[in-house]
Amino acid sequence: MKEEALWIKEKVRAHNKWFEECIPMIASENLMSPLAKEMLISDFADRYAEGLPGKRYYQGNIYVDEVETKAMELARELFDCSFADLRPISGTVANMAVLFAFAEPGDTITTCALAQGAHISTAKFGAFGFRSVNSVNYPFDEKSMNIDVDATAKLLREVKPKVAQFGLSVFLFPPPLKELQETFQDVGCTVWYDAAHVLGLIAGGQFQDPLREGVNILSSSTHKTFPGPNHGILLGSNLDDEQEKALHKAVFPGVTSSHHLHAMAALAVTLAEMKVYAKEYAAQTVKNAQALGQALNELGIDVLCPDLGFTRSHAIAVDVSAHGGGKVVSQDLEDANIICNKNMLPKDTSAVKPSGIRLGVQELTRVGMKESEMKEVASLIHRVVAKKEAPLKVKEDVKLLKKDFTKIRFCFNEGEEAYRFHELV
Ligand code: DSN
Repeated sequence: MKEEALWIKEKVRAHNKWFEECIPMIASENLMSPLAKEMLISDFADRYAEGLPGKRYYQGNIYVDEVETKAMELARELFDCSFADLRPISGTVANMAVLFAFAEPGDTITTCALAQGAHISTAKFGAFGFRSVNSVNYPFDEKSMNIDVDATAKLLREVKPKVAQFGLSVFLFPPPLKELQETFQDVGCTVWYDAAHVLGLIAGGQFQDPLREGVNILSSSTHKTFPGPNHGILLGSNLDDEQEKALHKAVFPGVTSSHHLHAMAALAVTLAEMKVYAKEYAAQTVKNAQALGQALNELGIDVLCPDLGFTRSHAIAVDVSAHGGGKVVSQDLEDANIICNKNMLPKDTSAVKPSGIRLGVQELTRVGMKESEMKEVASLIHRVVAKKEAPLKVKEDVKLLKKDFTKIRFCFNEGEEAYRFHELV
């Protein structure tokens, strides 16, 4: 029924309007540029392409091939690496491709634990478990929110993993890859880095440079600090021909048939934009995250790792156990139009009632907020979380602050409305 379709359209429009008036702080989200968004409603969205450019199973891919070839070039150039595959349709699908290419059931992979901030695909009930690999967790230092380098070197020598995997969803500090490089070589393991949260920072020369710190294969989504479409990517260096072939084969026909051509084109546009803007965007993002940590800390909120400057990424982790816990606090914040998620902290055993929240500033940076706005955001959060002011009252001040930050930055169409509803019908 047309009414039902129009009802859906109205709900989506209402969502756009709501987010325009929100302070979105989910660390795994961002806003695409208008030019990238345009790609999503192109005819690419309706087509199929199996295989690699020039070797497709279907006809009709003349322009798709040109765009994907260019996208691969742009990716290799931006990340200064020799291998790129832009067909995984998400970060988790990219991770599945790495598992298919580099691990057999029963092989050992070392990784972090969920409570230490790892992604669900590394869990026993996630992609790692479904590939039946034997996952062994790194020793983790809760104080520095990072793996313990000496104990990890010892563990790697003991368990001799086929693959050593790094990367987190609460990714505050770079893992000590350089310090472990010699151990990786002695053990002979493949080094895999899930860069989903920090891909845009890496593109901009912040956080760390994994592909020059011993990493062989980097998997990622492309819509967190890297402000592209919901999609995935694989990048590699120091891979031999067999490994490259294995990865391409794992993507197709391993874990995809056709990929999402419109998203691939949007990713290509974002890669071109990030060649120009990544440096400035990444630097401001990290400055904003540190400023937010500092401001909340000064207001008496328990932000993790104060002695380390709170973070070197886009995100901070906050212990809100004194204020009702992550579940209650994240709901109260949503009622005030501040959108974040509850999150496990290393001390937690329950993922549904964790003591923390995670706050990311990459979207606020994308719409032009700087350090002074971080102080205002901290004050709004403090009023809800610690002063327990009525969220609906704080919401009015959230809307007031956001009113001046609805335009997109760090892209070719700077100044266009960021939350625009693209109306076709
Ligand atoms: N679960 C997502 C996150 O929020 O970090 C990543 O896939």
